Amino acid sequence: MSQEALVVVDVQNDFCPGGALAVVDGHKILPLVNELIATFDHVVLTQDWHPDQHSSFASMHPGREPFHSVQMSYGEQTLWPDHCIQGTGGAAFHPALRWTKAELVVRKGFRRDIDSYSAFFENDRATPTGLAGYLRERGIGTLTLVGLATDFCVAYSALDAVRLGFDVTVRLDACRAIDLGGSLEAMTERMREAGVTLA
Ligand code: VGL
Ligand code: ZN
Repeated sequence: MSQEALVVVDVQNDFCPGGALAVVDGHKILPLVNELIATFDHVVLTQDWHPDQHSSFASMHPGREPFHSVQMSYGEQTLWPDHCIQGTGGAAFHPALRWTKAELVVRKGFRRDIDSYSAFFENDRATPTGLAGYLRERGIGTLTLVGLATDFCVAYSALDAVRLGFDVTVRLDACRAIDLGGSLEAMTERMREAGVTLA
């Protein structure tokens, strides 16, 4: 039987209340996330990690507002407030996150010209982060995903993981959503259709 890992997505200050791209009640997942970390043999964290002037920041697109979309070379991209800038407090893990047990931290979104919601591929859906190879090489085939935000980084990671052949569960009770224009319902449905177990 393949080994299991918990993937904790983007539990960072900027995605929690008071942060630059705060997810409503984002911090409320922490007790459950910490409990899950304690019970899993293997834990991987992701960290949204943008250089300043990242192309996903609305501030880089004069006249455009955060939460609107633009067309990039790789397709449609939602614009965000400046967030999770490398080395800042906003990019740090939430202080209540018990992250010390994590065996790997995957940083993503570090190329200025391309965003990366998924832990597996950047938003061109083609440039790999290396996480799939890491997991396979270690015999890990079963993943449980938790974190922020349900309808962006968690959902894109889950969809890529099933596409890559992993067995994937998303613990919705340990996630919170941004929910832009019905994105939570749309992405939940896409995950269900793709074969992600929603728990
Ligand atoms: C995320 C928007 C921009 C996420 C990251 O973690 O869901 N969302 N960057
Ligand atoms: Zn980001």
